[in-house]
Amino acid sequence: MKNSANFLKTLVDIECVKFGDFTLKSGRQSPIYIDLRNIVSHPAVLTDLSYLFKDKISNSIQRICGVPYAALPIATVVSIQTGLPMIIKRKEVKKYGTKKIVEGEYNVGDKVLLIEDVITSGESLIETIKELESEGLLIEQIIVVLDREQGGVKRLIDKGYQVESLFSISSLVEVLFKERKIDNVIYTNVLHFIQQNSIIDSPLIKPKKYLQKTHSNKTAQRLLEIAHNKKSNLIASVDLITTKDIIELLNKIGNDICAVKLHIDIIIDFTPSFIEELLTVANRYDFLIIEDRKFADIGNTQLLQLSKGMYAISSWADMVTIHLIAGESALKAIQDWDSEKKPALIPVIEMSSTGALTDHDYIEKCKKIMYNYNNVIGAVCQTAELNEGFLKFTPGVNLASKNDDKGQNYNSPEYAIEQLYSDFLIIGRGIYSANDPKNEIGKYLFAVREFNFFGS
Ligand code: 6AU
Repeated sequence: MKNSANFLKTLVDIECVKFGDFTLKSGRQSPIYIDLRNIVSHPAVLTDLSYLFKDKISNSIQRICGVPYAALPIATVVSIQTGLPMIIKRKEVKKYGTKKIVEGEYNVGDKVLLIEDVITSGESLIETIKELESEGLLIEQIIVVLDREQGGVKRLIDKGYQVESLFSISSLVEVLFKERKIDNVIYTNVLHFIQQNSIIDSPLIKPKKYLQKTHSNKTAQRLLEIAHNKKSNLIASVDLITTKDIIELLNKIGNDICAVKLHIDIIIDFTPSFIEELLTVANRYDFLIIEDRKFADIGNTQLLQLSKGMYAISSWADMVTIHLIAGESALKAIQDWDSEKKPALIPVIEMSSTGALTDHDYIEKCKKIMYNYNNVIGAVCQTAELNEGFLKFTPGVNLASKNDDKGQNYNSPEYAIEQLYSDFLIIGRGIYSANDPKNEIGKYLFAVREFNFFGS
């Protein structure tokens, strides 16, 4: 049996996966094209695929069914490989004879493994599921060869089905890149494409607007309240390097933001008196303070970084950003920390930069651990979907630019709200580099208020 990396490399050789410039059905340009139908002409590849399925199939399965037509040959080889009997769901009902929709032998209540080649929105799987269920069959498990990461898997999981995929596009290109089958340019182009398009066609239900969101954490509640009162979900990322410039800017735009985000360690003339000034303006204009420190260490070090040193961050920051690379123990250490003042945590689970390593698996792992902690109020991310109540903070928002020359990628405020369902937009250079930041932030406010986020 070949391993998964060899299998994926073969998919490129037999042109089931192609890289280039393709126009999709939707009219969008894509750097990757996937069509697994060609696999039928390569019996050895089909056999390899059946091995990959074998380990994943749950013991309770009684029947195997492929979504017509592309998954039929796959279901067939899996059936032969496992000895589990197959049934076929017809695409069209026969107009004569038995008029059956499902061919083969089965009993009401049989537990079925449903197989699909590629999942996008999950629409064709849902069609097939409906018909099998109307025959009294139980969809016990769904296994997909390739997840296009456009919301289909999540949609089915939300409906209560057990779904897994052998590969995602991200894992596919990651392997191909590691195996030197594709170069860095193709790799980053595809990752960027997924990041930018992953939910465009997704028929997911929009999460509740944040006005209706509730979170038991007091800082989250306060942030929502300020955003509501000011009719602004804008967070200014004030990445300026002198205290004078920072305070001057905040005096101009303080009324228009619900929070400021700082990188305290880039300030060249920092003294503790700056914190007093900062807290005074924050109080004057009523906004919260996020220190974008992106902690990423073991628990003990993080507690020292949070509370000690010349910045003594925990004494003034309402919220801090944190990477979850060290795992759950780092969150637990902060939760268990016996301190009067503990900033709320915003994990960075998906980054806006080209080639970011925060792939689907990483995001899912982060989500799994962060939901257990009440001091985690949401996450910094782009396309990732968060559980109800968790706040989505999205950087990489700019009205005038699409990217910078250092890997940053931008979306418009409209895109961030309408397509990414962001609750809070983090804007840096779009505001502070403008000739007239007060006038510029007005444009962002106008854009977000168009969505009637804030009620009348
Ligand atoms: O609008 P910009 O590009 O001038 O600034 C964006 C700000 C910067 C980044 O450090 C930060 O947002 N950021 C983050 C955060 C907030 O964690 C994550 C990310 O993926 N991308 C990003 O730009 O201060």
